[in-house]
Amino acid sequence: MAGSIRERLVAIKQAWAQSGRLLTGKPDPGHAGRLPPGQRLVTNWPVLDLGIKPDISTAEWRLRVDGAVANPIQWDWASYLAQPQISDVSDIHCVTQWSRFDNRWDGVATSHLLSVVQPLPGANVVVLHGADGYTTNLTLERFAGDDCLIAHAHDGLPLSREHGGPVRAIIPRWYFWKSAKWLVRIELLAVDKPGFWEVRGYHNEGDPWLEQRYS
Ligand SMILES: Nc1nc2c(c(=O)[nH]1)N[C@H]1C(S)=C(S)[C@@H](COP(=O)(O)O)O[C@H]1N2
Ligand SMILES: [Mo]
Repeated sequence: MAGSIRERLVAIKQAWAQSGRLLTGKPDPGHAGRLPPGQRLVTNWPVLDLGIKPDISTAEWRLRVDGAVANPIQWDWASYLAQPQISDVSDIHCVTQWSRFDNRWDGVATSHLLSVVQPLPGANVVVLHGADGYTTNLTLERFAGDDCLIAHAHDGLPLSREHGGPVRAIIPRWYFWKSAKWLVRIELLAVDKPGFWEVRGYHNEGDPWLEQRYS
């Protein structure tokens, strides 16, 4: 059942990539507007996943950070919460067209996490892994952005299961598919490794202002 829903959903989104759906041909690199080209504002918060919503308690949740790092770590809930916490407000832009303004996220800054694990000199790619088997790749430079975090709360409330709780990544400057939900592993690499949507026609980067929807 979950399998067939997933296949249908994946086939639809792959077809969008092939047909270049939603491309306006009018990039807005200077951010003249607040809404990137081809996007439409919503005030609700849609849920997107692959038909699976892992149910992970904070007691069983672990975050592993490994690969091209000097100091691989595994945080449990208590060690994650013991890290310095930050708060950041940002806009969400999903490649399926919706944008949601002013989301407040609480959690651990990716820059802090990187200072703990210490990337090796050759590391330049990060792969985020969700407990549902989802992956997405981005450059270490983008991941290290001062607006990026490993979040456990949204608008002051614990992140719900459907939105990726207990913990998800938040990468505000890319389309939202780069913000992996149910985050359980962060892998640093020297050589790029395209993720779930990136191997299915979606852009390797994903700047909404440049309409980097598809590859
Ligand atoms: N683990 C995991 N993370 C994921 C996804 C997913 O299917 N699995 N979908 C991505 C996509 S395509 C989007 S648009 C956002 C949706 O997040 P939301 O459901 O909180 O709106 O999560 C992203 N992160
Ligand atoms: Mo998405």
